[in-house]
Amino acid sequence: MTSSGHSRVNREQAIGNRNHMSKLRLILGDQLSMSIATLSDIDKQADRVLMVEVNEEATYVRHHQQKLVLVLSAMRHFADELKKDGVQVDYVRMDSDTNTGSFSGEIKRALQRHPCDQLVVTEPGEWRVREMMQSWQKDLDIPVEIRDDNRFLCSLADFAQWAEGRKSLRMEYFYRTMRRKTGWLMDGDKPVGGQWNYDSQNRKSLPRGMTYPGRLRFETDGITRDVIQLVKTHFDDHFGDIGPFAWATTREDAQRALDHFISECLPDFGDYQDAMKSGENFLFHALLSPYMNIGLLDPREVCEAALQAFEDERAPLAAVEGFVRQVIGWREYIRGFYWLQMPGYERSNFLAAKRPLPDFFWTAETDMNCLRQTIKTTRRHAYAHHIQRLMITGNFALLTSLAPTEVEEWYLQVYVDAFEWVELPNTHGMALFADGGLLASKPYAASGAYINRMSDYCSDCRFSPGKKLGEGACPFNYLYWNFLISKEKQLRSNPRMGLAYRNLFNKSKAEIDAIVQQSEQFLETLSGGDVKP
Ligand code: FAD
Ligand code: DLZ
Ligand code: SF4
Repeated sequence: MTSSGHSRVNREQAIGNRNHMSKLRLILGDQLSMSIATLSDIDKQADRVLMVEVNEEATYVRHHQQKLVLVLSAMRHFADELKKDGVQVDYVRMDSDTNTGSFSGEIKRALQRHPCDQLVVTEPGEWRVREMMQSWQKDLDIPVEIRDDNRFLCSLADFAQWAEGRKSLRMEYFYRTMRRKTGWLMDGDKPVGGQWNYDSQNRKSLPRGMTYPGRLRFETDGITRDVIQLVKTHFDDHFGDIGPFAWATTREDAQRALDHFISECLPDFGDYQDAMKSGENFLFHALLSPYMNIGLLDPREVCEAALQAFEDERAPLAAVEGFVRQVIGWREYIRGFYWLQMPGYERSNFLAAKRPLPDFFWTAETDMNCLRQTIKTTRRHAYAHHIQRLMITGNFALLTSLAPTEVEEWYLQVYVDAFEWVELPNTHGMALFADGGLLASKPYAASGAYINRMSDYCSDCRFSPGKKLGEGACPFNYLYWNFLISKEKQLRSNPRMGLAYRNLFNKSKAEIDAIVQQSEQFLETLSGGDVKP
């Protein structure tokens, strides 16, 4: 008899001695919500919740140290909450001697401790883990129920139905469907205020003398201190500063972060959404993505808090619409898109980009101040806001043809909110245009002029954004044109690139030659592969 045959007989004998059906309910580190589908019908007497800290999840990419602290500390706090609620929790710590280091190994061991009739899980956030889940029924010889993730407003089935038969999957149309579905900011069938989207009002630069609310910082308690020690002991070679650790690790504190955002940041969120400033890395951004992504906050309550601020006239329509669009538009769209395109989405490489990731993505040692600032805040806080991710590091990766797989691994590694369902489409599709336009209608390519307009980085940079070529010219300037030249075959027929190509073709041959030459010289200076934390 096989070992799985033995375990089935043991389990059947053990089950035979009990009257009730019992279920093992697995909660993953990004499913820390009391209302998660896995728990909806829990029988607190008969069932057990399993939570496992496993090395495989900490190292499948070498996450930023603060992300490890956030997830593991939030898991421990959540397990305590469940126990207080009378739930029987089996919690396996990372440093337990018998820990096998993987989900599959730990479920197998748990089934030996608690023979059960069924394993219940909620669908995960990554294809990799979904495949694991699908193997458990056979490998562990137990019926497995995989439930829809009820934290999202749009189920995967509904997204697939929305996408069915459409020539292009643009976020804006999906967003309108979501507005109609939720009824949020709707006046019957019309958008409140007459417009669906107030983005055109949301591109202001920061006025002089403006003050910023700053982020809300949370004290580290004993649980978080223990986890910080654990991460220092086992993962101190991972990228990023472990402190100052200021993220919330409980639902209560995450709700405080939400309140802070609504009262202090939301009114200005829209206006300055695209702005960047040296030394001010949070501006009016929400800093709520990690909490929504790991389950401490529900996207519905986040949007409802913003809508309430609009009702109470504490925040203007353009800001509230802009914020709600990010959450029920972009966030839900990105997730539906990921599952629609997987597996294999990450394998496309439309622009044939293959340059290795430069070492300064890890060290921040570059003379380009915008990149230096963005990478430094990434290292220090495991956070950079959307425009830094898209228009600084993302834009640079696009213009210099960095290999998508390397760039994607970097983004998955360095941000506290990074899970593949949200990181991959944003990086592969939005930032790198590696999917050839499935997600974005054109590449987000920009020269130094854009960065200069939206930030104060250039005033403290060795390069000049006004200079197009020659000594001291901003590299984004010539790299932008070089990108258009080198990717002409792939991009010229894109209707949204028409103006850019017309401008390029107005340039003289001598100028084009000089652009190509200076770009090649610059690209030769990019060394990669020596540093890999
Ligand atoms: P805010 O700017 O205050 O926005 C409010 C909320 O809107 C966010 O909390 C987030 O939940 C949602 N949101 C806004 N834009 C997006 C978007 N494009 N996709 C999904 N949700 C969005 N977001 C992640 O959560 N995880 C990632 O791994 C991630 N990787 C990214 C990689 C690249 C290259 C780019 C360009 C964007 C990435 N984003 C990712 C999207 C976005 O940058 C972050 O959601 C945002 O910066 C989080 O900070 P915040 O909470 O202060 O957001
Ligand atoms: C990110 C992460 C880390 C670092 N560690 C764990 C862990 O030890 N146990 C766990 O259940 N989940 C962890 N996670 C979150 C998982 O990686 C996440 O659930 C999957 O990537 C699916 O989204
Ligand atoms: Fe960045 Fe160019 Fe401005 Fe320097 S001059 S900060 S490299 S955009």
